[in-house]
Amino acid sequence: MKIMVLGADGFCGWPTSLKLAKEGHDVIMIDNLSRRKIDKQLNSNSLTNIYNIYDRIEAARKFNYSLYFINCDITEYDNFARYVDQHRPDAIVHFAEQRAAPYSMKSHKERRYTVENNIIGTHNVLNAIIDHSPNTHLVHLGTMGVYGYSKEFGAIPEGYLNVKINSTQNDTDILYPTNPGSVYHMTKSIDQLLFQFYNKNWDVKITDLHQGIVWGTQTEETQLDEKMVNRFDYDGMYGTVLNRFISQAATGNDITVYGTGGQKRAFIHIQDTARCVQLSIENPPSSEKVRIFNQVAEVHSVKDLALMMEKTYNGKVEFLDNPRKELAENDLQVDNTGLKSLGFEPIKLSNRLVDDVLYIAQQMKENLKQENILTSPRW
Ligand code: NAD
Ligand code: USQ
Repeated sequence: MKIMVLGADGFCGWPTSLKLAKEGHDVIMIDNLSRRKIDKQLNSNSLTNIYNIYDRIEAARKFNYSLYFINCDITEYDNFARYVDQHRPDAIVHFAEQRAAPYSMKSHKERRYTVENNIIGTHNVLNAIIDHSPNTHLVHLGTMGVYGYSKEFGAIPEGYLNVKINSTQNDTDILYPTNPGSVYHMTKSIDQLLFQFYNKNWDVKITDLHQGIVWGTQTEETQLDEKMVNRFDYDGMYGTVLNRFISQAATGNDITVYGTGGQKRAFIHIQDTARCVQLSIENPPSSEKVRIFNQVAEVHSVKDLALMMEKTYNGKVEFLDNPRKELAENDLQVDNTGLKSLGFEPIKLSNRLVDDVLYIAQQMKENLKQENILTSPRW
């Protein structure tokens, strides 16, 4: 298939592009390299030494991967739509959003940038599809955070909640009520409404993957050559919790639990991100309704992860005032039967996998800038 990957230079986009190319697909990679610019703006960095996109692709082509890169900002409609018209891909995978909750809560500048970048970008993708390539299947990376993180309505279903209307006593499926915890998560809630409308009105074929927190760094494909190494965020803005804990243990820094650590979250390994996107593309939905899958492998509390790191890897847990406005403790249960029915066999957290990440973090520990560990804004 011909697949366009938006945000293809990012943490999820790069390994997914490689995986799709390895499976024999032709991959057109689009990115405006904004994530690398934000690193400079924050004086932060990937813990791993990532190569520029051209060196990455040159290395990957040695393995006969069909990859082609276009530097394009998807918020610039005419330019972006021209590429969609030119290539008319079978599928577009949309990773190209500002994805850090703390960054999106820093100041009016980052709040507005996140809304403008994410909402205009997603809306442009939908318009380019209906104008130029109406049969293209859109696969979007959403987040578990659109649901909030509670068991108020029982186990979290895959996008739609079955309810009984009091006044009529009829059963119906409604879009699960959104409960975002940051401006970033709010943009994903708005994305959902855009998908519902474009699907209803123009029959756009859409899969929205509500993904949990991704951990790990390398995949089978990124480790083929050092120039293909994936990025690894550890700082207080972009580092996600488990990768932060691993890098903190690897460098002798305290493991930073926010609040009590009673926050439960859903997790998935980076190799599975790529695999689930592949499964979604190769098994497209009908255009009858937006297909929503929960892209998660397992649920853990932040405290359990921290204590595991302390016990197994000689870390030291520090409980800090939580900079975020979120439930101090929550229970969480998530349905992931959709992707499983397509053949997804989740990779679970294991010491072997943690060892792999820890090894990389130890190799790269000179790159860790300690002053970037506690940079989250308060909200
Ligand atoms: P990332 O920041 O590493 O990658 C995003 C990429 O998109 C970057 O390379 C960036 O330069 C590019 N980009 C952003 N705006 C763009 C624009 N306007 N035009 C072109 N390119 C643009 O983030 P990631 O961790 O790879 O996340 C990818 C997607 O997956 C995001 O939508 C995110 O919300 C979702 N997701 C990520 C996680 C996670 O734990 N990392 C979990 C759930 C969902
Ligand atoms: N946390 C700590 N210590 C830290 C960092 C985080 O205790 O040093 C806690 C946070 O308070 C929070 C939990 O860990 O309760 C998760 O934080 P996170 O930064 O790992 O995840 P989050 O901000 O939710 O965002 C990440 C990705 C985002 C994705 C989301 C999936 O950055 O793109 O959408 O995970 S989910 O969380 O399932 O909504």
